[in-house]
Amino acid sequence: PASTGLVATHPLALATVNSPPASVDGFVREFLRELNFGQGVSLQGSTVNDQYLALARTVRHYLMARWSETLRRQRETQAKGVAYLSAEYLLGRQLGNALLATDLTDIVGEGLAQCGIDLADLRAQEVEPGLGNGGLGRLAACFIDSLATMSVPCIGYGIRYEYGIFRQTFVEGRQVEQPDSWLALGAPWEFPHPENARLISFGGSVETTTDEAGVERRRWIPAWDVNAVPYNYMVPGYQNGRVNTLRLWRAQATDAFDLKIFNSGDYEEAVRAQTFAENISKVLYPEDSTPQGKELRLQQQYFFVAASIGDFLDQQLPEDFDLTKLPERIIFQLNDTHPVIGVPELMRVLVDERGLEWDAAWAITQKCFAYTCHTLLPEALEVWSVDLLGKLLPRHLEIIYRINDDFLAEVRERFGDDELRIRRMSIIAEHPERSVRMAYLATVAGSKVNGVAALHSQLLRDKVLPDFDEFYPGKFTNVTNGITPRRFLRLANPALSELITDAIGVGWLTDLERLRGLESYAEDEEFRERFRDVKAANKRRLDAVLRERDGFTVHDDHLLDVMVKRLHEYKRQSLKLLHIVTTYDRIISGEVAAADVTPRTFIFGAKAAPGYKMAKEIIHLINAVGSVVNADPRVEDRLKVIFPPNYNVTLAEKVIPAADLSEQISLAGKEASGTGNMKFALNGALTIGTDDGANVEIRELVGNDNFFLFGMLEPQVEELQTRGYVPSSFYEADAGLRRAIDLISSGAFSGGDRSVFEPVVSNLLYEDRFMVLADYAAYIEAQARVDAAYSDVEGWTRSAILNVARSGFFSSDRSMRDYIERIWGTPPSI
Ligand code: OAK
Repeated sequence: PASTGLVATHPLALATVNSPPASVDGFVREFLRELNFGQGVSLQGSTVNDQYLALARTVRHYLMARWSETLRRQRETQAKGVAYLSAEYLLGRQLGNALLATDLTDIVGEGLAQCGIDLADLRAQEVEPGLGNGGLGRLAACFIDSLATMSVPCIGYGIRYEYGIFRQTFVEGRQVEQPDSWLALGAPWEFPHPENARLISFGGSVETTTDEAGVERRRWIPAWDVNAVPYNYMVPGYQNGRVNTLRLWRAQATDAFDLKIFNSGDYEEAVRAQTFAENISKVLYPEDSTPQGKELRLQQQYFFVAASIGDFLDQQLPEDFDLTKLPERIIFQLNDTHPVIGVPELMRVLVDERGLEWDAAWAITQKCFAYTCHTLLPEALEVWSVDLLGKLLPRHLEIIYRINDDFLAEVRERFGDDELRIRRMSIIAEHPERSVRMAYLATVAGSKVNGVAALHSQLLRDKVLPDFDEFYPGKFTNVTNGITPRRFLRLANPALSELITDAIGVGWLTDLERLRGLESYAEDEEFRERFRDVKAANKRRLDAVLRERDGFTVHDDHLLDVMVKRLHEYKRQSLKLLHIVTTYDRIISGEVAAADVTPRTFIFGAKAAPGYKMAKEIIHLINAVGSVVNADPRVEDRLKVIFPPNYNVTLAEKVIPAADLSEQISLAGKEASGTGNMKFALNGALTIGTDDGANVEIRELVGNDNFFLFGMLEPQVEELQTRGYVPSSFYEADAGLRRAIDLISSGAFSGGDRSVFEPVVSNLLYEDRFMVLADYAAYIEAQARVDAAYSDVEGWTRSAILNVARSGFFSSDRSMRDYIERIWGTPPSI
């Protein structure tokens, strides 16, 4: 931004930003000033929300000088950076992380105590920004944390949804969605900059014009536009003086848009038009991995990507910047296909607006993008109908056609007129509807394409994009996902963090491989006891949270068996359910005495996409089984099924540290990576899991003895599919399975009404797309191994400690190093 030309003479005005003193007194002064002059209340007259808002703003003050300095340095050095383009950021609460980054937790705790305030109460007041669905959005949040901590220049770009992922409630066991009004009580972490709004255009037509040099050029004449207003968020590195930026865009109606209609005297229409424009950033689509091809979603995608690319080119580069050098300055990382419309957008800007020749522009574009794929499910691969895309973005469709023509010409050159291959590889699909395959566009345009775990990257090359792998040797690579240890170990599990530091000293939080130093402590009896004490304390902490939140209890002498993730058939929550029903059936049928059953509490956390019928039926069934099992005196309280509604990052931070057993039971070949699996292992839970996603790497690292593997391997799944899978044959062949399914269909969990869960039962018996019944027996057998292992208290603890010690690889810091090395080539700047 241009300097205002201020000439300051006051000594305080000479610093870029004046940091408040990092002392208890300094903090209290600053906090009360915010309370009095920011919130306009006295301490005595303040509400908890006033106090929370004042505290958040006060903590912000401590980050401000670092932010300003980071921005200044970036402008000065023009070092190569990353622009992470993601439609989702599932950030979680900000306060604790900001306190950790500034090392102010103790000072603030003490200062607030002097004001009669408990820091924990203020932390609990924060509503997390749930601007994501699940894995993909949370990964983006972990990555920007790591980049800031590693001092890598990065700007995250996304959408400031007014409503994030819906708040889940249960009514008679069924999911009911409520709007997520995360902004209602104030948004102290954001910095809106309406003066930097950008105009984003849509619709209209394309015409040919002749420029001054007599060259014919295509020109887009849009029909309507909307303002993109940037909201900046700080992304603090961990105690390293760096603060990167997350820039989320909000849609606002343009005056011009209103006025045209306004002047026609149609007031209602003017208001409707404004609402229409502002709808673009109104709400996050709650579908995880199942895009619906809705126009508003394409509007969202283009809206944030065009704003971001425009912002980068116009605001982050010097005015006389030579665009052929763009790849030396930036890489746009595409978080799945949601931002892929950025490819034709950059081409449009370079060719139509900046006057570059097509080939020069394409050479730049191909170096400036890289694409990460996060799925293997065919239904998750985004396509946009040509009709819709052409209507909303006519010039972009033309550009996509040209990219495809050039690309297919290259394919023909290499392989001749192999028409089937051409059809297979075309960015434009002809069937069942003419549409743009966004993953193909990303693959053609991207300098690199990566999957998110070793197995996933392999399957991506072999099964999803084999023709492209053959065509572009060296383009495909893997970067296994990671998680930030700052949030998911240090903040979520302070007790374990302290135990670790006591044992191996500081330093592990930014160099997680140092956890290896804990291996020898697995053999230390006293350490094992302390480790168990930590787990038990975390269970009690969870118990307190869930009691207050939902009225559930968690016994600290139960094995805590946890499955938390989006509800999706491929993730197989119904397999977990069959295990619970089988165990219950064995008790009530008298096959085993309740007293001989390992006491277990099963925790589920899962949101279903509102339109995903089967997922919602399964949620209902979990709640129904819970109600019956929990209340049955024959169970003698040895089994408890609890399903707290509205699982989110905040709850994850309490659940994961308390868990003993981590359920990662997707059908092999379906879960791209998983990241929850890493969080559990890092917090000392053992995994029961299939050979899928990053489970493969977790097992390799923690060792077979410390992981409960079960189920078909991916090639076996393929083979069974080819042979013809008949789920009912497994039902017929396995008495335990039959009893479990019969118990459900008997109405035992639906007050005798056999029709209620009929859709779930029928689906399992006659369709079972994800082979739950085929893996049932292996799963039950693996759970028996879990019971046996858990009865050996010392052995279990040893395994749990080894899980922690060997999970350092799953730090998102390591993921970022891999991206830098294999994809970005960004040197960390100082
Ligand atoms: C969401 C929308 C479209 C495609 C994929 C997703 C998604 O969330 N995928 C998930 O990404 C995570 C992060 O890479 C992985 O750990 C999950 O396995 C994957 O399902």
